[in-house]
Amino acid sequence: MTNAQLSLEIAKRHKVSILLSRILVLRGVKTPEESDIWLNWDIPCEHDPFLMKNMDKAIDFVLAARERKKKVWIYGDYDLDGISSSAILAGALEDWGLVANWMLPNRFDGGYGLSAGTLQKLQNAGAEVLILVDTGITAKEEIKAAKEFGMQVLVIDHHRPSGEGLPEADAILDPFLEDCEYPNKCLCAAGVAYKFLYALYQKTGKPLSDLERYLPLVSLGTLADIVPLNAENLFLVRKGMNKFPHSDCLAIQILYEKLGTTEKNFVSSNDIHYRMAPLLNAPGRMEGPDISLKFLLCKDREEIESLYERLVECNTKRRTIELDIHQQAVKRLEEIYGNNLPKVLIIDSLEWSIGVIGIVAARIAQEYKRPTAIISVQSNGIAVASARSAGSFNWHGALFPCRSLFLRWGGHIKAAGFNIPAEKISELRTSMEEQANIQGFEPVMEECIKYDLEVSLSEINMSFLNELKKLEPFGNENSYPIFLARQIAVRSFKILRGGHLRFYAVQGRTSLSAVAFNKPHLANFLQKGNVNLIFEARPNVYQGVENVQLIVLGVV
Ligand SMILES: [Mn+2]
Repeated sequence: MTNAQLSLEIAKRHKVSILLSRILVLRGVKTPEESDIWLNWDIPCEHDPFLMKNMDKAIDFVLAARERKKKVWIYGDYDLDGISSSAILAGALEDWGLVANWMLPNRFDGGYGLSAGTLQKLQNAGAEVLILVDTGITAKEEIKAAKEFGMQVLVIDHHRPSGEGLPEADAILDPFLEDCEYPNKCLCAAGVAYKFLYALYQKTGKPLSDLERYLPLVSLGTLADIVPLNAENLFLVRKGMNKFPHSDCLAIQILYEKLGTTEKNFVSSNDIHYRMAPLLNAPGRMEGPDISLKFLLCKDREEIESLYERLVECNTKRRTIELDIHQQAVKRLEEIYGNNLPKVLIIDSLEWSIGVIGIVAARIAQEYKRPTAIISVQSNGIAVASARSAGSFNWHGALFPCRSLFLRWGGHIKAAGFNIPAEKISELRTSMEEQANIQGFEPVMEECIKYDLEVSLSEINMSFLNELKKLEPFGNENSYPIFLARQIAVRSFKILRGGHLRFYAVQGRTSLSAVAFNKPHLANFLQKGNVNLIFEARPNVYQGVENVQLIVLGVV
């Protein structure tokens, strides 16, 4: 079957437009049947949780804790996956009859993971049983210390083991364990916690429907952690998205009421990515993540309203500080490098808020098309850095050969974090430039924008945008489609404040409203008319009417 025939078959099978079925073929659908799991959200796609190594052991662990009435503490992480997974565990274990306390790490006090100070706090609080979630798989020393304090430890994690031996916990659940047969290696921590509770409920005869109220939290963790949206992750996120409009969890009700924007009875991945996740991550960036977890677990209407207000305050503050540090960083960049930008930007200053340096690094990396590290030098002379990549640059690969420079470090290809003595920053600049050369990295200012499909504007209408929702959630490995349309006439062209451009894109008898955010350099091309546009199509509500709006990404 050719791709054209396949698209036609899929379109007929599901009564959708050819454009939608062409997108599915691009997503790797090979037969008409394979399109079913994309378009029919009810087809179950869940693996047996007992395929996960140590599942029975983990269940016995909490059964024993419940029976012996142990003092149980859940310890998570300060990002949304760490917070959501803690909330799912605390909530669903309590429903099951095991009341657990919780504690989260704080960026401003010890940072990621289980520090000696935290362990002491847990010991003082009388913790006998520790459930580590979204952390723990590499915490060999810390878990050894916890065991020496007489605590029992369960690890529920989704990160890769270090390769230098596992911690001596009583049980470890992690899809990346050697000989773990669980097929989905891309679960986030909230996903692993959910699978664990599913197995626990199943084995102890508690109705699985009782777990459904926690599914929206799985959606939050999965989308916020940007794990690949494979079949099971799609299925879990979709179940969670469907639950938002009628959840009996107070926090989810409030998130839905206040932030489920686009329309009734539907929460989009955009709502989660751009509204809910930043709000719930804000306290962790400003003071500490506890408010967010309290909010997610709160059962009191009055109290939750005030917790929500605090989330909003933190988020407003976060936005202001982020803008401010961004401006300062751009100025500092000019101070350090003048007009002669290196391949890797290392921008340091005294005491920038470490909660937002990661977001600022991401913005500058994108604006300057260069890998960027934003460094905040603390009063004790230790510099805390957050780094984001651009193009092909590999941060993990660049930091590893220089690891003797760092007090602690960790990261992936696209993002990394490290602590370094302030006096080593200039040495770091030289080393990173060397690493960029070794990697053969060159900044490309005019990146060519990749598009998925060439379309004619007449195919882009509200009925297509409604169909497109069937491919939700969009995210890692299921990106929102980008289109190319050729020979577009430009009408009613306007330059708005802030360098945004607005016009009507006209092709034949179709005319669609279009906007280019922050792209003043496109004004010349657009004013000439007859352009080839690369764009996303999004629904836009204006004066109560929903219409298509093209978000212009480039002109070719
Ligand atoms: Mn995580």
